[in-house]
Amino acid sequence: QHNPHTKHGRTAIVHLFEWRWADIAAECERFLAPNGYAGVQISPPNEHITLTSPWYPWWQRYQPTGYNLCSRSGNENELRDMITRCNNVGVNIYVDVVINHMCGAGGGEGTHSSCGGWFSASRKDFPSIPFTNMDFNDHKCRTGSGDIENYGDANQVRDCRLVGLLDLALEKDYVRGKVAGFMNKLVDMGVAGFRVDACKHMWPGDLQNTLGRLHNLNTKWFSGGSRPFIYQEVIDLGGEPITSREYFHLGRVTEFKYGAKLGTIFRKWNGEKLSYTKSWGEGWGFMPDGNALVFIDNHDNQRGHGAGGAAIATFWDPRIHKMAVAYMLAHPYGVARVMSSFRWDRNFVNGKDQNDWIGPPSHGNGATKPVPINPDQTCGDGWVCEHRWRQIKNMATFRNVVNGQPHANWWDNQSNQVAFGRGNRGFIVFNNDDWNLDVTLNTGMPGGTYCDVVSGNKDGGRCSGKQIQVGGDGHAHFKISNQDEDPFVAIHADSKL
Ligand code: AAO
Repeated sequence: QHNPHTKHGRTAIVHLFEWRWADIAAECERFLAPNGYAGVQISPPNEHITLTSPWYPWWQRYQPTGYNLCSRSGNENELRDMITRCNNVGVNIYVDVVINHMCGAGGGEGTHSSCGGWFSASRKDFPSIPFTNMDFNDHKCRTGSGDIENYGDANQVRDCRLVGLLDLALEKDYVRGKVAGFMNKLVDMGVAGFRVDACKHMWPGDLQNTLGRLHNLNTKWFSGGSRPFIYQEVIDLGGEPITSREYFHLGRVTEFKYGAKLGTIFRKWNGEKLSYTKSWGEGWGFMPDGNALVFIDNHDNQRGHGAGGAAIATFWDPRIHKMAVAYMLAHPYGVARVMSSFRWDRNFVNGKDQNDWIGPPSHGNGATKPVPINPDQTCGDGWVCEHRWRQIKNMATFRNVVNGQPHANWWDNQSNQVAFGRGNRGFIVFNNDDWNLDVTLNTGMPGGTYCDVVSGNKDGGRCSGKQIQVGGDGHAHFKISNQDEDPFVAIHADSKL
């Protein structure tokens, strides 16, 4: 189902990667609702393996050991409280669900799991669900190692183990029932939908059957008959037999080309220019608008996992990151997701980060730290909180204000200076060239004085940043130095004085 069921004209989703449920609940109330964020993607809430070599890596949460709802982010009561409080302020919760597999085949045996439940990876025994060795695909897999060895062979991509993870037999009625039961518990608690992990590795028919068993959304917060929003993680950069298209009828699909291309463009690599984005979206060979879930970076490719490589624009390159996220939020294509990260000590050896495994800020015992809010509204203790950065937060508002308006009034200098509007509700100008921008453009907006929401805010009756004068004919003069901290300017209907 393709509709995110967002409320109050809100549009953007934020991935609060590895946040604790208690912190997400507070963030919904104190920040996300007041600033117009539509929803949160949460980390997997179910029981997962805990590992000490390496030390509590973030990716342990992609190794389920059961469907009880206690994880590194908190227990079931905390989860329920968070879902309730976020829903009560109109912020939707989308759950990252890992249903393709359980933990790694080498995950051992014991109670090293987030709820303390016993499991055995070697015997494929997960008694809390229960799944036993009959519920896995190994007999179907034809590779020597039992792992996926060649992405050119669709059968092994779906029937063998993704990086050694025990591959569930989602063709079995029993397994489908257990997975749907887990997801339905979350639906009944009030979540609005799911980010479904590793969909490339599941047969679309198996997914269709499983998703078809989901309940309608909880009518305490959603209108009767609402189906859960589904967005499927499929990495399709071309060149493999499995394509995003096979999943379109089930829900939206992650468009990985979006961030890979936009990162390349803002970095000006491979001769790319911002002016080439006049036809951004389907015109670039991306999937149909109504199917796309878009993002600049995600929790994998910001640290070299997944796909997209070094072009991906992350918080480590804040100037480029802010421009790329702003471009995404200003542009009408797709449902947009903003990444909210934690910092870690990167250590590149021969181009690979040796510390790509490091988990969220934590106490020595692997317990995740709370997110403290500094007096200036930024986050402390290693939480980056990109979604709170003024430029990004204000562009999330911009997206809401221009929602439903067409892409309009394009201008470019045939290089890296471009501008476009959204009907008569908003206008944005970028200067990613190595020289100044100084130009008069048709904004399509009603005359008046507008605050630039990139360099500042509209504070009461004045602008804390730049001020833009739009004439009665809709024209305005823009000057953007290539030395500016943020070389772009954005105005919208609600930033008018
Ligand atoms: C960990 C350890 C492993 C160990 C395993 C089991 O790191 O060494 O074997 O435990 O004990 C995350 C981490 C994994 C971690 C796992 C479980 O990233 O490192 O393994 O948790 O703890 C593929 C999948 C895609 C997946 C992605 C990472 O298709 O679904 O790999 N993403 C999701 C999650 C992710 C999570 C999992 C799935 C598992 O977002 O966080 O893993 O739950 C090609 C293919 C892609 C493929 C990539 C990477 O991409 O097309 O489908 O993604 O390779 O293998 C160019 C190409 C592009 C290509 C790319 C990379 O860009 O154009 O197509 O190069 O080669």
